[in-house]
Amino acid sequence: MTAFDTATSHQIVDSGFAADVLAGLSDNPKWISSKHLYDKRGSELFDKICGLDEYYVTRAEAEIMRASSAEIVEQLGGPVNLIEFGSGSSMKTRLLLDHLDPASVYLPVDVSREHLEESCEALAADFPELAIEPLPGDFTQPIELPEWADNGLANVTYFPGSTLGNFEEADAIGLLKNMRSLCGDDGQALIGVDLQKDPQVIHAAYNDREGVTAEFTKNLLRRINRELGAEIPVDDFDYHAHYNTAKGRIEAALVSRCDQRHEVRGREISFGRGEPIRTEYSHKYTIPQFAAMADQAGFELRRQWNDRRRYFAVLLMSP
Ligand code: AVJ
Repeated sequence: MTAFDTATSHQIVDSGFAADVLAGLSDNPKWISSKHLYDKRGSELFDKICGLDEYYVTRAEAEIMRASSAEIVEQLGGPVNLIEFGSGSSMKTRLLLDHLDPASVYLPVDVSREHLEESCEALAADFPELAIEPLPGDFTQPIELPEWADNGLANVTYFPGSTLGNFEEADAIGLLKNMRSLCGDDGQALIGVDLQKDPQVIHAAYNDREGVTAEFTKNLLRRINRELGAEIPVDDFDYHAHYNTAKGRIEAALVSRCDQRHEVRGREISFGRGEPIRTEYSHKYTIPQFAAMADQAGFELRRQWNDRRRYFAVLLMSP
């Protein structure tokens, strides 16, 4: 576990993994949602990625949060309901909580009940005054707050880690709309996004020399073998990650090295030589581009904080 990140965990008892894998591998082109990368092993490998020299993303965001948490919290203007999308245990959140008015309520949303409970226990020990109320649920779906959250405090949603970048534009806007509806008219939204920069820097971040990112992605095949009883030879696939400058995104895939066919849950799946399985998009934004998406969700950008190299942005938006 690195000091600055805990992978967003998407493990639940039934995450629809089998159904998603079968549907995605029967589609043309083949694909599997990046949320399935984060089983226990995948989350460990992601933590390892966060410590790699080439992977600037986590360090850039942590630099911003170390330098600016106090100022960010000041903009929230008093106690709030802080609703976090995804993992609730990361260092970035702790930096924010350090400065948050202790009359605030912290509500982390995560699909993994187990992960939520563990992280809330750890946070409760370090922030004894803060009210912590885990909300088990999927943040890609509309979230309903419990009635008691109608406590007179403004709602502030927090979505760190550039996780929004994994979603294609329409879905990303859908997520921003989820944030918008939680905010009400007096709330705000805080989001961490990765910015466009020298393509070589981005390329290197997803093609590390040690091959940790390749292993992280290939773990998806290992997971299919483990959980769905398949016998796909992992070495017969190569990891490819290409930065598409026109679309401003990393496009990651596992590419079959040969013609091969395998049975997955009773269904025969064939792969042609050179055929990809899309595993991940990671969008990099410009501020005007992001502002246009935010606008479609009913948000206006209010403030921006950057690391010294301007690789990353933490943005505060309000209706
Ligand atoms: C967790 C979505 C922010 O897209 O940079 C890192 C995941 N994938 N290396 C990213 C990831 C390959 C990461 N996010």
